[in-house]
Amino acid sequence: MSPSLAEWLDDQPAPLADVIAALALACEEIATAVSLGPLADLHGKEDRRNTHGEAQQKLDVFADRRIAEALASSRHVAGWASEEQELPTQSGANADRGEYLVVFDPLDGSSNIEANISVGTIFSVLKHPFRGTPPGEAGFLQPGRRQIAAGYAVYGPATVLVLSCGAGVAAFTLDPRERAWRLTRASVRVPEQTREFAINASNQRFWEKPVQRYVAECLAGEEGPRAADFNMRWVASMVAEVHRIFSRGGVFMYPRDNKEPRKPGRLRVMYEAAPMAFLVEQAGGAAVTGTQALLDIVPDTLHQKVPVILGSKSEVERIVRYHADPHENTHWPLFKERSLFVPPAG
Ligand code: FDP
Repeated sequence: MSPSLAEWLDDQPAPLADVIAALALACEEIATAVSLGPLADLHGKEDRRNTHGEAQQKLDVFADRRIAEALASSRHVAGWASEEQELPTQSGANADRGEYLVVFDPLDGSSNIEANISVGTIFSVLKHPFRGTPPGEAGFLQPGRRQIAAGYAVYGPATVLVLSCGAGVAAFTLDPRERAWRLTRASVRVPEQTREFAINASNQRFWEKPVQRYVAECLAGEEGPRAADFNMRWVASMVAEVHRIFSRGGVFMYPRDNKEPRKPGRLRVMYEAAPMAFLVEQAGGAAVTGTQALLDIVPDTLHQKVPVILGSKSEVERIVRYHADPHENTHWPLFKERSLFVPPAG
């Protein structure tokens, strides 16, 4: 039988293993609630909005509370920050002695809940830089490269936990019969050969030009400069999207756009971009804003947003080259101005 998560964690430092075990237990309970669908009485909206002004779903609130309770039970966690909460939480008596901080998005892709489409939980473990004092916001504002561990659980047809403690990526599948996570992929790698991309195409008119160019080239198919037909996917659930990339390769993009100029992108650095970038890099892929590695970003605030482009390395590198190309500052439309893409006559 394949090793359990508990056995796999034996190779990690005991305090880190304890934190991850607590997170995994919370994910297991969230998986049960998700799989019960409307029977759990957790469908529908709460009467309040989160710190981003988004209407909270009942499951968002349940997942947030469940993870907070799990983290409070670990004496190694000094505090945590949740996408659903404006401010970080200090963990009672552990705030002064815990060595880790945890950042999490309790239920990513929550607009999908009632449609019975995969959602997930994302988490990131950081060292508490000022151990011995209760953590404040400043302690959390670390670049993604300093993560000690990151992972996500995807609540799909199967519940899968994808995890990295900084030495590759492993995937565990929840066996509900024995209530245990079993190792099902010891070394997850992002497939290099890919002909898939994921982007919310309804935002096309707002995208930055290098992304316009990349997508136009993919859409041009065999007759275009890539000389290959591409496939497009959009689940509107980042966890499900990244999980597909870990199986089939591809690129996921929520790029910089001018829809809301004050917000460069939709996804949050700390809760979404940094942990996913850590996993993708650990699996041999790449993760950038377009001009900068996502893991190098030092967030100014807990809820800062960022453009995200991640997945198969050669495709991400191509998009970075397009960002560096001064011609991409010329205005659209691509097909009229770039000699490469003159459409066929007639
Ligand atoms: P959600 O708000 O439902 O949690 O912010 C995260 C996210 O979902 C991602 O999981 C997803 O990729 C994206 O937002 C969906 O955005 P669109 O609604 O623009 O498709």
